[in-house]
Amino acid sequence: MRIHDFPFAPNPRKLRTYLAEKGLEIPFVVVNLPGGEHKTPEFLARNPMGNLPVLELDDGSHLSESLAIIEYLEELHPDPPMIGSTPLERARTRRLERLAELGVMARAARYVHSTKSPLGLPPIPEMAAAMLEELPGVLAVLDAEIVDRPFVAGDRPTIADCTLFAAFEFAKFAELDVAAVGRGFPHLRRWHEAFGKRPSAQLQL
Ligand SMILES: N[C@@H](CCC(=O)N[C@@H](CS)C(=O)NCC(=O)O)C(=O)O
Repeated sequence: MRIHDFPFAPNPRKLRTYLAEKGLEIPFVVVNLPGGEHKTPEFLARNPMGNLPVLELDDGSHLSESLAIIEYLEELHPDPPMIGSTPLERARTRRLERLAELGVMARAARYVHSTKSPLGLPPIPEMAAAMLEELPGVLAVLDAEIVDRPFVAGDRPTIADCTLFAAFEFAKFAELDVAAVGRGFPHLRRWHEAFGKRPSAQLQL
């Protein structure tokens, strides 16, 4: 197996954080995202969506979509459990991961790309303003839920931490401190600072 990615992009970062928390070592092939390598015919043959990350399997086939890759690896390597140990725990973790991706990462990424896009996309001030308007709603929900938790879903790291951490880190490309959006979110700040000290949070290049 190997993983095609670009380590600074949020979905690849989510997967890298997951692998480090699991203690799984899979080699990386860095794709030049700013240089457009993900849109070449060679890369599109691996993933017709032209995005990262992509898991290349030993039989030469490919699997895209970061969450599908994580779920596949989680089934191959159930310990330590990063989604949960019971049906309800897994459902609760997946709910939080969805809030982190669809609620936070998608908006933070749109904010970055409409202000200081690392891919050179043109600024869209109205989009950036709309994202700043929308972010506090979901951040308030997450902030209230993690009030007495060390990790997003409870006492141990899960895929929800990996996604939320990747979102917070990507936002920094546009100098956006996600925990400081709107009125600010102290529990998310405490979580982000603590998670950022974990070995899995250090980007290995
Ligand atoms: N839903 C996909 C999103 C993948 C995605 O959009 N990846 C970004 C990097 S974070 C990318 O490759 N963007 C380049 C593009 O779409 O042109 C996933 O979770 O893997």
